[in-house]
Amino acid sequence: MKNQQIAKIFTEIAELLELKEENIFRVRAYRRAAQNIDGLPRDVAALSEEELAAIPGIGKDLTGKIHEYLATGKIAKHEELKKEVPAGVLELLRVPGLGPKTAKLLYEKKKITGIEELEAATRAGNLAGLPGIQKKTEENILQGIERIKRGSERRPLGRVLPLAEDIVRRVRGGAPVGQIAVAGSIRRWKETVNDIDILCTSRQPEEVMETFVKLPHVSRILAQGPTKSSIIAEDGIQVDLRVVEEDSFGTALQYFTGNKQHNIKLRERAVRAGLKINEYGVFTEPEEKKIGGKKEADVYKALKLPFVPPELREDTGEIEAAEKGTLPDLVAIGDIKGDLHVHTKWSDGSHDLDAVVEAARKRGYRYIAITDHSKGLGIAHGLDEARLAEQINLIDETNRRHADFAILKGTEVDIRSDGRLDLSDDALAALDIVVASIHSGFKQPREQITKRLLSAIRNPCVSVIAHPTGRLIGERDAYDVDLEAVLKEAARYGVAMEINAYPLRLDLNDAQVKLAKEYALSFVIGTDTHVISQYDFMIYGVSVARRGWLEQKDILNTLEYGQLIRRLKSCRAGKAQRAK
Ligand code: DGT
Ligand code: CA
Ligand code: ZN
Repeated sequence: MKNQQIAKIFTEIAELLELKEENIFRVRAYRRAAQNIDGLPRDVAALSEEELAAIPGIGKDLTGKIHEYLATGKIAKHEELKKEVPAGVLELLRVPGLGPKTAKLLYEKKKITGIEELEAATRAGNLAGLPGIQKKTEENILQGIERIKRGSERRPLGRVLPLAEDIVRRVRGGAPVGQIAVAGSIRRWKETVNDIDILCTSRQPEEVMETFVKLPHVSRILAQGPTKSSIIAEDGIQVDLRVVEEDSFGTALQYFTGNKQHNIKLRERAVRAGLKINEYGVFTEPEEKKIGGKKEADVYKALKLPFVPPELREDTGEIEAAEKGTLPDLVAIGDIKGDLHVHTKWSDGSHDLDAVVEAARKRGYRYIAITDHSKGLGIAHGLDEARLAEQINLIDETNRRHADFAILKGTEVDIRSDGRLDLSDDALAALDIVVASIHSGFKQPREQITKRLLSAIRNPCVSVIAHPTGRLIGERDAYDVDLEAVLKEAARYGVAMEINAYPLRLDLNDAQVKLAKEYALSFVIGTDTHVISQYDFMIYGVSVARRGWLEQKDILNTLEYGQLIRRLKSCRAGKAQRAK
């Protein structure tokens, strides 16, 4: 589909004409044409002469240029204009609020041909004295550059997903839409996201576009066309909304969900089967008879493959597994029976025991584990042996009041920087579940960190290693650890690995989970809840598990309470046996 490339060239022609201070009507004509082509629900290459001419803003001249591009892959006018202006000058126009006049001035007077040069010159005060440049202009330029830099950064899914869902809700509420869905990396639950891709169907696409560009989130409209618009939301992230035909919705959703590599492989498979699959539908070749498109499943069905869940579409073996019929039966959020990583006011949580229990019961959970911090974590008000004993009494008492719900007595015991645990083995032995984790010494060398984790795994009472790599997305890298050695030892000792569902942790991550599964060990998904609303994070942990190909049987907190307790006990018994 060449629509996007043609639109991009037309936009650049408009910008170049603007830099040359040519007729403003010509400039506008190219911009309008660009938007309309980009928003076209069909491939321009497939349009008849008449249909082309019917696109708003496309006259004889531009029809000719479209043909020229389709035939040669280039547009001569574009090539000519580019020769007249250095490439970096166009880049300057990406700075919000920086127009062609200023860009031209910066190039002619200061030889600035790029955003980095612009930033350096502005900071050095080199722009002072240029006509029309004031203190405020300089501030705006620096702010704009900052925005561009932020815009090119991938954002944590946990920050973007709520925004995407809110946009969907508001578009649905404000305009007549049929189906609407978020596609792209968000639908695949990738841990970081570049932009938000939304698709919908509607009988009144223009109304949908109007509603979209007027949403309160919008800080800037990049493009508004009849069926596609793009905006920049307040925090700098781009959001694209496309309206597609009802009978192409499924194939469009499949296409825009990606990832690109997965799509390419599927399309190659289609060609071998005498089919063509694109965002408009599934077609037989060479007759071009449409045999699917309404439902996403049409794509996989046409290829005689089972449906591949979006979380697996990364071209990491899912198509091959689908062919062989060995796709995993992925764990689902509904399989989760309880949360095994919960903090209360006893350490650094916000609520007392009754409140966290009540909230868990309301969600339909059958159990939770209370895993407050241990004494070494002074800032977190960690529990020593005496307070832990007190908490155990309170839990026993509370458990007696609940027939249909169980509270596991636990701790998140700190693995000290020398590898010893922060609580005595006797204290740990009184608990149902012992979660061990590292909170200090992140900069230690690989051997030392690995040794700390290995000795925690070998402790007679430890049942889970929490957030095993210590990373915080966008804030702190994982510590240097020999993860394979840790996984191997955990498998040998029956210790589970946590998938920490806290959106900035997601630790283990998807690839590590997939690797860990090969060691045949068990997993726990825990939210690390400190405030009861954070129970909602469970879905992020489940998505990591799914992206790591896990099934229900791989995850301990899908078990019923009785089975779970038996598993935890047998882990300890196994360790005791080994110690003999
Ligand atoms: P992101 O935005 O970097 O977080 O990741 P995605 O996967 O959302 O990527 P994006 O937004 O560039 O594109 C959305 C989907 O559209 C992508 O996953 C697959 C599809 N797509 C985009 N460009 C191409 C392409 O050139 N070829 C094919 N086959 N599919 C593409
Ligand atoms: Ca995307
Ligand atoms: Zn915790």
